[in-house]
Amino acid sequence: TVIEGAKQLAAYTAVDHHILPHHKVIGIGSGSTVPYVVDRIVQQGKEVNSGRVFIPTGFQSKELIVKAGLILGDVDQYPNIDVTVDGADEVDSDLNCIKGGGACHLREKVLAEAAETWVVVADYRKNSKVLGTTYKQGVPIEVAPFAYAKLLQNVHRLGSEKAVLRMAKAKAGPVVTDNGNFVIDAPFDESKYKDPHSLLTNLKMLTGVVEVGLFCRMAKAAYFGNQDGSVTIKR
Ligand code: DER
Repeated sequence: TVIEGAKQLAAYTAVDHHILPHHKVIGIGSGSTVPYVVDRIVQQGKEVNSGRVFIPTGFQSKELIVKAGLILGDVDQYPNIDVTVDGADEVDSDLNCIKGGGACHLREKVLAEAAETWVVVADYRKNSKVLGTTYKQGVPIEVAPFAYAKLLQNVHRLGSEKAVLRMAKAKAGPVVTDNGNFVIDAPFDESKYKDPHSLLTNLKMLTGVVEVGLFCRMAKAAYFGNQDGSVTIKR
């Protein structure tokens, strides 16, 4: 499909630009775009990849690395990462991202921060001027299960009346993250999204919040595959 082609194009271009022979420790994100990142890295050949270690951002990411026959490492052994490549749910004109559509954003943010270079890959639907333009589900917030009800009230008070606990589709009850936590999805109006760093700070301060799916001032570049086969690069 056009969207899958756009994801592949973004992923291939980003890998070609940012995963170079001297890069040895590589973070792999989560979602449906990063499989193309792994494909392109495998295409670089066994020789260069035999000297590398790949750090996952969750269960899906770990499976990707193992199934591709790449060497798996963890962030305890490799706390300093050369490059991490990840997807996003939306990216604004200042490279701020909403992430967490896949409920993996705690480990994703750890590996984004641990990386010398953090690069985002996405299809054209994620390329916005202001956050909240296309991704309407709200800011994903990983929360301690014990605190979720109180947090829902506090997030409502912060301006997200429609905030909800993310319920699972193939399981009765809420989504449970790789870290054993719940996720609250908190939509805000445009005025809040226009200053994502303040929104991040206010949300992060709430007791019981584990991590907020706003990645501000972290991305070095974002690659978007377009419907016409071109690539848009935001830096
Ligand atoms: O959860 C995340 O932040 C993932 O990176 C994810 O939302 C990206 O989604 P996609 O690559 O499947 O569009």
